Amino acid sequence: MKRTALLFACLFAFGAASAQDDTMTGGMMSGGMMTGGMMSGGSMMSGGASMDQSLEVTLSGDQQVPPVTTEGTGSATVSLAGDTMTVRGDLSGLSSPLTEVAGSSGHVHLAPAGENGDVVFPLNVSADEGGTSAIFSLSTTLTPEQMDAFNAGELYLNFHTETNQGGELRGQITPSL
Ligand SMILES: [Cu+2]
Repeated sequence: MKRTALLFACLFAFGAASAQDDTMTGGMMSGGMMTGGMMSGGSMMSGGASMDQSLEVTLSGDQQVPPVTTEGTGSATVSLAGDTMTVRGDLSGLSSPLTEVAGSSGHVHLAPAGENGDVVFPLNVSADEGGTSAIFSLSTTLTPEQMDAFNAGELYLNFHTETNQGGELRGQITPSL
């Protein structure tokens, strides 16, 4: 009974808040979007050194060094707006579950194609129950050095699995310049 009352109270409070602050809720939502727009707008202005772009990155085992044979596939959209890099993508069909290496099962690494390099950023990886498919994302600011690496095609996405701890899928971020 108490629980029901509490639930009602919550619902009422929620309902009241949304009814009362209808304009505010709307305002907050568009405010959020506007903030995003303003942020990328600001970065675009301050960035200046590089052209904003959006790239499609294909993940595969044969980009690994040495190459990995896997049924796993994936892709990502990598965008650069000013000095803000945004990564969004998915992968599936891994040979074994994703496993965390250095705090995440997926990272942005620094090295040209054909070479292995250090982790630059961990990716936010959300795996399914079996761990063999996932979605991932990242939004981060690049230093001038990292911008240079981006423009030189020396950043790559890498995903680590139990049977391929050194990486099962790799996708070189290659600017179309
Ligand atoms: Cu990694």
